[in-house]
This record gives sequence, C-alpha cells and structure tokens, in this order.
Amino acid sequence: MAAADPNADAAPPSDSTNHGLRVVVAWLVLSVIATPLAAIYVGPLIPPGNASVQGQGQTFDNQVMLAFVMPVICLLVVFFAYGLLQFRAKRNEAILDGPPVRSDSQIQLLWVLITTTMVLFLAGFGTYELLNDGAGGGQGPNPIALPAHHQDAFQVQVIGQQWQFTYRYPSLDGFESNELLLPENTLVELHVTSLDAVHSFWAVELGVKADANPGVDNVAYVETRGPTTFHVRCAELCGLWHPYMFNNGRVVDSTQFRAWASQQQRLYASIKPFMDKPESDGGAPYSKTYFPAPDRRAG
Ligand SMILES: [Cu+2]
Repeated sequence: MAAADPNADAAPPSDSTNHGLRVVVAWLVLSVIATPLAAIYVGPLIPPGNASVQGQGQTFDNQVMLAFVMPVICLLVVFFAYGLLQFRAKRNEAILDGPPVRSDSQIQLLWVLITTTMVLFLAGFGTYELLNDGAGGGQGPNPIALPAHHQDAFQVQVIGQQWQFTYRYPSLDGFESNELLLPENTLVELHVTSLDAVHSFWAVELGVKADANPGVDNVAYVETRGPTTFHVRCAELCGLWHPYMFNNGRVVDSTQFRAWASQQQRLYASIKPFMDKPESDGGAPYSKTYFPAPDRRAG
C-alpha cells in the first residue's frame, strides 16, 4: 500500500519548464545590477561617514558587507517573486501539489559551502580591518591594534561621570574642558575612564566608541580629518539622566586649536596650584580624582 497522500491519485502538474534555470538567470541579472549600485551608492550612506580615518574604514567595511549581502537578498527576492507569480493558483483551478521533495544533497552541500565561505571570509576580513588600526573601538589598557605612528598620538583623557563627559588634555598642563575639541588631521589616543557607573563614550560621526569603566584605562584611537562637528553620546544605560548625557565636539584647524588650548591653559593656570597641592594640604591631585591617569606619556 502506498502512503496516504491526498494527491497520490491525481496527476502531478505536467511542466517541462526549467524553473531552476529561470530563477538562477534572474538572480544573476539582478545581482550583477544591484550589487555594485548598493555598494557604491548605499554603502556610504550608512553611518558613521567619512569624518575620520576610522570612520572611512568603517564605511568601506559597510560597502564590502553590503556587496556580500546583496546577492543573498536578490536570491530571496527573486525566489519569492518567481514563486508567487509563476505558481499562483489561477481562477477556478484545482490546487495540486507536485511530488514531495525529501532532500537534495547537492543543494544542501552548496548551501553549506557557500554560507561557510562567506562567514569565514567576513570573519577574516573583519579581523584584518580591526587589527589595522583598532577601527575606533576601545581596546582596554594594552591595545594590540596600534595604528602607524601611534607613539606620536595626541592624548586626550575622557572621563565619564553621571551625567556628563569631561575631557582632559595631559600634554597641555592637564587642563579640562566640557567640550571635546580636536585638531584636524591628527591621530588621537583617547583614554576613556569613569568616576562612577559604567558609561560608554561614543563620538558618533568620528566612528569611535569605547566603554568607560571605573578604574579602567580604556584606550581607543581615532585619526581626525578636516574640520567638522560631531556628536558625543553616552552609549551605556548609566542611570536616570543617561538620555541627556550628550554634547557636541569639534575638529578644528591647528590655529584654532592652539588658540583654544592656550585660552584653556590660561584659565586653568589659576587653579593649577590648588590641583597640584597634595591632598593633605587641601589639594585635589588628578592622580586621586581621575584614576587611572594615562600612564604612558605626559600623564
Ligand atoms: Cu553614561
């Protein structure tokens, strides 16, 4: 006895059309058109944009990943569109299933091979890109992805606290500011830490993001390009006023930066003696207040 199949007695739809070939051809045509268009025109629209070297790197990565994912999207679109249009029931037509397909070892093998190759390639590509220059991510106290000329990087300490960021410039007398100003075309070494809860420093358009943990010196690199304005947001839920923990930063030309820095240094000079005094004398030394200080240069 044959298994009870409602369609067993009905004649299977006779169809000599090679649907598989049609789908493959339509998929190839759509992919060849859509992939470069998406990579070239849509990729650069995905944040963070090109405001920093790391941002540029991330934009390139977005383009590569988009180029990889487009043929997959095209296959889904073609497969569903073809199925819906080609196999839809016509008016007054009885719906008859074809014989059941139990498995197809060729398709399964191809599926496993293609998806494994894609995932492994993207993992390798991502690792390579990350090791290039850190890709704007926080790397902890001992970064392994060091950009070229990292020894000459300009240090800025980022201090998170509920609910604002303070920026300290160790090589410029250690003055502090509530606004992050950076000189253009400069490799910046950010030392991100926190005084209380866990925060996350995120300079959105610069493509740099690093956790701010109390007692941890989290190093992230970012290389600025031309003058621009960017947003700084706390990207870690850090308490009641977390949504308000944001402000703007600026990348300015070197003349503007020098003028701003010397103005800040002049303002800071009046409180420096107090900050330099030992705590027993009523001072508030940085090393106590902002543990950890950047420990490699000009801390
Ligand atoms: Cu926060």
